[in-house]
Amino acid sequence: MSRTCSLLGAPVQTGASQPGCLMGPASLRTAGLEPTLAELDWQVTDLGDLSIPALSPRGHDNEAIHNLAETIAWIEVLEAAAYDAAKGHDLPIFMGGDHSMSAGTVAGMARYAQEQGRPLFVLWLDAHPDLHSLETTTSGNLHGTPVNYFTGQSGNDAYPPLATAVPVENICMMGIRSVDRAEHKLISEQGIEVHDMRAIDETGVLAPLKAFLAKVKAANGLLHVSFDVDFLEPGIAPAVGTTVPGGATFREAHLIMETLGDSGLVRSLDLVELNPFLDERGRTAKLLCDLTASLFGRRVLDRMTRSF
Ligand code: 4U7
Ligand code: MN
Ligand code: MN
Ligand code: MN
Repeated sequence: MSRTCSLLGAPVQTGASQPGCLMGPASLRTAGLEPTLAELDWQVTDLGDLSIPALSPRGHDNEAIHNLAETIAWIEVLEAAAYDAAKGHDLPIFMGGDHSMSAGTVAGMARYAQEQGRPLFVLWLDAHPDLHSLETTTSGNLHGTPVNYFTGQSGNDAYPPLATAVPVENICMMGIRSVDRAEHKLISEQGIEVHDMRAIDETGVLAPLKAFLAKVKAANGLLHVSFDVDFLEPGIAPAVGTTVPGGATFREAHLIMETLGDSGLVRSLDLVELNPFLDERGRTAKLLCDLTASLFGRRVLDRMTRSF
């Protein structure tokens, strides 16, 4: 019997400084995400796009913050939708939308995992650790805050109360190459597992990834993967508002997704920060579809089991 996957669009762009992520789900659909996964023998259900009502502005002591009311509304709607999607499907995909949405998707997945009596683990593929609280963000762009929120740190009182926090020990970050002072402090104080690009240059992606997967497996955990487009080298993935040079290469990214697919441990996936307004002839959207296909089992060849 084929496994089930759902696609859920979250046209969120209020967490980013540049508009355009609103079109992310439409671009992934146009690039053929559904037929790509159906071809790999997954039973795919497109659940459409979520929405929030128009809201009046909400202030905060940190005056840099903008779109707080919208972000709160998206977190609430996504938390519930992610929980439901996990109940109904083997591997839900949350199509963004800027990364503020992961405050909701990860919170919903954490509540689901807890109900199953299993721990949630998060693989964070990003140029940024997104570890700002509502108090420490200086840009006020709330796509820089989801990890701080879903790990249950202090300083997020204006965000919805969190049912289940993800322990920082259950997080692994890869691709990091832009870290603000407050984020740096949190990483060192709490010992968060961060493989920055220098570490990836030194070890490659496979060793740290396999070690993390072994940890997930040993704990009988569920794994959520959050894929920010800016994890990738901007030259191969231009459709993102927050490009940082020196990102993951085409093969590093595919190897991660292939290895994740082989592990069978991935329970949910965010595809975030795609800004189609900045894309070149759909190439970033197509690359995201192909990377997702690698996670869902597309292989060039079967692996040789014999050695010669
Ligand atoms: B993304 C930043 F200052 N840290 O807070 C900030 F560098 O979801 C960037 O990873 C946040 O793209 C990037 O604005 C958020 C900045
Ligand atoms: Mn991010
Ligand atoms: Mn980023
Ligand atoms: Mn970004």
